[in-house]
Amino acid sequence: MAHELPPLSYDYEALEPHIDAQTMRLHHDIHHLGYVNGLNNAEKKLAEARNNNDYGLVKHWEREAAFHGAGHFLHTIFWENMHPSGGGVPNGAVADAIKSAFGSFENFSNHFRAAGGAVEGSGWVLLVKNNTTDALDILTAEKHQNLTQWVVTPLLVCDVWEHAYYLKYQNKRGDYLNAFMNVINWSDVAKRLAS
Ligand code: MN3
Repeated sequence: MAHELPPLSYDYEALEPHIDAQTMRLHHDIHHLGYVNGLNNAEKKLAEARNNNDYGLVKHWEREAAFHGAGHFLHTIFWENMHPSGGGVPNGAVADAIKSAFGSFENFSNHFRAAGGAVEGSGWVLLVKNNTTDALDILTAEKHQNLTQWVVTPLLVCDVWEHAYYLKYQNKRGDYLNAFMNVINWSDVAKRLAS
């Protein structure tokens, strides 16, 4: 079954002033849709390869599936990770897991924003749960699909591609990362940690 662009659960302008409406509109309606279409096309081409038993372009389509698939699934998490009434500090199990992994929420916040600011080119910073150790960790990705540990579940992801912040923040990615902290939907993070 084809993948579809998931609707936002809030209005484009709902995250202002932290994330502006025009960025949300372009980011969701154009960029994310491009990844959905790219993933569907790659899966179609790989199905054709199986049907024809012709794998001459398998490397190309697997790369396309990784790029567009990671792009689609990360953006889907990203929209749900944000909420107009988000921000602040987590409580309960998320707070406990962050304290256990990083020592304090402040340590987590500093590490998360520094790692996001240090991504070379386009990518993501991710708070993840390692499914082997159950511990939380902070990882980064270049593009959508490069750099990871394969046994992790993303709990909180922040897009640091320029399209995510350049209209409002220009070159100041650090200001964007600071603003992102004000819209984090910690309830969604808690739901992902518990699942
Ligand atoms: Mn993006």
